Amino acid sequence: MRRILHIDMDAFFAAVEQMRHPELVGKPVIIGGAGDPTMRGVVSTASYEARKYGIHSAMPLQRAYRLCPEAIFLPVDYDEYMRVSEKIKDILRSFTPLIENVGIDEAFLDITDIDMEPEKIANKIKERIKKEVGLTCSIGIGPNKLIAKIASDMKKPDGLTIISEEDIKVAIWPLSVRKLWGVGPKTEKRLKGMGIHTIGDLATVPLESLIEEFGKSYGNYLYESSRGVDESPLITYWEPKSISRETTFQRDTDKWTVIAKNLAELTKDVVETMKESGYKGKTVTIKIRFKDFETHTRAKTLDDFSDSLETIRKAAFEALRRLGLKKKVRLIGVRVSNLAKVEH
Ligand code: TTP
Ligand code: MG
Repeated sequence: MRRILHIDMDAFFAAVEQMRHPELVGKPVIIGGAGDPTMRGVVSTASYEARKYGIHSAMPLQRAYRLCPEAIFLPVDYDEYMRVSEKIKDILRSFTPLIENVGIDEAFLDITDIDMEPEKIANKIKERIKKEVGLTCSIGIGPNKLIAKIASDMKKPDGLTIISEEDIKVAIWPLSVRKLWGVGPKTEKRLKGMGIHTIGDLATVPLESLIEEFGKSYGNYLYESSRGVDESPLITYWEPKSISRETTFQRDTDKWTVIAKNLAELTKDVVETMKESGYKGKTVTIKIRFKDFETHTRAKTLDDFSDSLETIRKAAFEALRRLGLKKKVRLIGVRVSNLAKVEH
């Protein structure tokens, strides 16, 4: 039997800010956009103190401000969070190389073959992250990724939840179907329409009915996951399909200088990331969203794989010229895809 551990940092961006500004500890802190709640942008995350006001990720900053005007608003400092994330991943890798990075603050570890009690491994990880990085995390352990991920979410913040094979049903059946990976708001709504609210409700539906309603592969997935069954392996090495950046203007604009300056900056960011992660790319795509949300893309394929700023910027501007700007622009983005690892 496998033993999978899932770790997820608590209020990650906000916790990093509270760590480097200790005067913010215990206060409602909201991270998002440029950190100015009068401007456009959404909440990336909020400290647990701010969550008491109903503030959560993806909420418009202006709404968060109305809910809690005394909160401290800060801009997203992605580079700093990446640095902290790398330190955490280094600690995790010292326990096992069998690790799947899920996001900036999340990972799965296969701890089956580590000769130590799962609870002890989890506590050691927590101790080291607390001591060496200064942050708390929540950990879940189960026989597979599905259960481990559900478990890590059960006692946030600073939680540890272990679900053994025998306890799966008792532990997950009372939960909302939304707790299952891959069940989003749309599926939740459809299930509700069928009278299915909890994972336990879902587990009473015969396989044939699920297949009829949701198709073979998703129907099977729902049937198995409602029983806590998940055979999916850890993906221990991840290749990006593309590297991209985009930005929404504070105000819709048709000023060429503003658009060009932003495109140049975004392209520079993309190329820096490519160089840091050791990739060259062949296809450069730009995306423009006009003020009425009409969205267009144009791609330019290079003759060769490249990580040259000049080449990629030229391609981006050529694509932009071909697209043309007939209305005010709301968002601009650039993506490099068709990536190859640089040989050393
Ligand atoms: P999460 O782990 O979902 O959230 P969290 O760590 O802030 O809080 P929790 O204690 O509930 O785990 O996401 C990790 C980081 O990713 C989060 O700190 C900010 C970022 N993020 C966004 O930028 N936008 C989003 O919509 C979400 C969900 C997260
Ligand atoms: Mg988190």
